[in-house]
Amino acid sequence: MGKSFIIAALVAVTTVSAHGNITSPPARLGGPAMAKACGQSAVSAVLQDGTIPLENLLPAPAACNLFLCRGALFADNAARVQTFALGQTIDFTAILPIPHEGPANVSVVDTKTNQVIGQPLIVFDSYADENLAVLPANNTAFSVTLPAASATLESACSVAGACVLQWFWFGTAAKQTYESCVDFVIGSGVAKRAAEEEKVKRKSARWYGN
Ligand SMILES: [Cu+2]
Repeated sequence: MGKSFIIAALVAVTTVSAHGNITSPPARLGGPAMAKACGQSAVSAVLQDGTIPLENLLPAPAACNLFLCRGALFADNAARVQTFALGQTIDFTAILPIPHEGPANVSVVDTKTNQVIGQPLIVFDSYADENLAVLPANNTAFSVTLPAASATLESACSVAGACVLQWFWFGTAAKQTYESCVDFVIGSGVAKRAAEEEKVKRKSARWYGN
């Protein structure tokens, strides 16, 4: 990682001038792989202001898919992959320096197909309404809970890079689209369930003496 990239990433954290994005869990940032696909100017723009809408990066080269994670790629974010268990509740923090009323949601997205897996985990019919004196607290601090049992998630999201939790927000009047992606794998859920099954087995062995 070059020095200039590190400096640019620090700048992205400290100077936030517009719109909105997810700050926790750690969301995908731009980097060399995105620069290859989307151009260095797009990466410079998102590193300078992590809250800009994808429309600011249009037009994009054919290799650049802004409509998934605003063009940010797993290859630049392998160190940010989270491990979540099925049934886990995940706390999100968003910043909304410039709100724009519109729908928002968080979904598990298959990064190969850019398709949502299952139902959205949270849906806001009206989000970031700039006409409100104060935004509802859950616009910037909310939680989502993964399904307690899902063979689909377990198999689709077992490898880093395959799945993201994508925060999506569209400012209706502003006509601006925002996307932040959290890379994750379904991990400890498998181990946790195996341990629980073992416990149940041991308990029943005590009851039935077998
Ligand atoms: Cu905006």
